[in-house]
Amino acid sequence: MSTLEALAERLDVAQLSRTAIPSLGDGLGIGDAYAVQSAVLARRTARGERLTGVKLGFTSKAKMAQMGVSEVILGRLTDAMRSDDGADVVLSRFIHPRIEPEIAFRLSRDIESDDPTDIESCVDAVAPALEIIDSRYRDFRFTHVDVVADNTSAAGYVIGAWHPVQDLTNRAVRLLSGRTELVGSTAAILGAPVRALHALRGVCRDHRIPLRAGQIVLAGAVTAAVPFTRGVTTCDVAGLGMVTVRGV
Ligand code: OOG
Ligand code: MG
Repeated sequence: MSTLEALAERLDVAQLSRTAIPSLGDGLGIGDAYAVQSAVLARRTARGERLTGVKLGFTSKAKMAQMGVSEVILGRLTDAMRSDDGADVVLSRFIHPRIEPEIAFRLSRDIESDDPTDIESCVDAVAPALEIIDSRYRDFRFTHVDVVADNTSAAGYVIGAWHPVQDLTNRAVRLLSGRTELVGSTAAILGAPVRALHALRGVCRDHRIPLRAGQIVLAGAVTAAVPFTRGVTTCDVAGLGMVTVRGV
């Protein structure tokens, strides 16, 4: 087993056993980190999971400040991470889950990593979304390279009703979770969520990641993440409506 595969196994076992691990440490480059991420996903797809999309991280200042990482990162989503709008999600699946408000885009066609087509023309719907993140590292403490290897803390997601493509540049976003309420604007996402799509193309090109028709793209959280605990959490995006999930 190569070193990168051994690191992927460590992260995969951490997730399966709900046991946090220490940072992977120095010596790993960003290309290696994406290779570890791919190896983690290969283990998951070998167990029958199917890729359903990608997610971006650290596209907002709120998230960069919360986690101390300031470069846009990409992770992969699978069907095992998806829950229906309004569904119960069992908290014991996770190590120390957090939840955050997101915007989702849906892709209308395949985009190879070197495809020159404007990605904006490949989106056929938008929706409000919630992302559940669950770092496999102790105390959510990681470097840029660590978090990429760990599939950018991806653990769950919920998509609300799909809407026709529209300008989402400056929409109010509200995250309600128990007594916590966080308010933000979609402008927090690189100035406008559509810029997240362009950032995505850059990462896909650099790391040769193809996108497929029907896959979704999470643009990155608008506000900081909050602990995902028992009870209902709602994300409300002006003009797109609400999406909810219940921790049980
Ligand atoms: C990494 C994931 C970041 C986002 O929306 O910015 C992310 C983390 O915060 O653990 O999903
Ligand atoms: Mg996120």
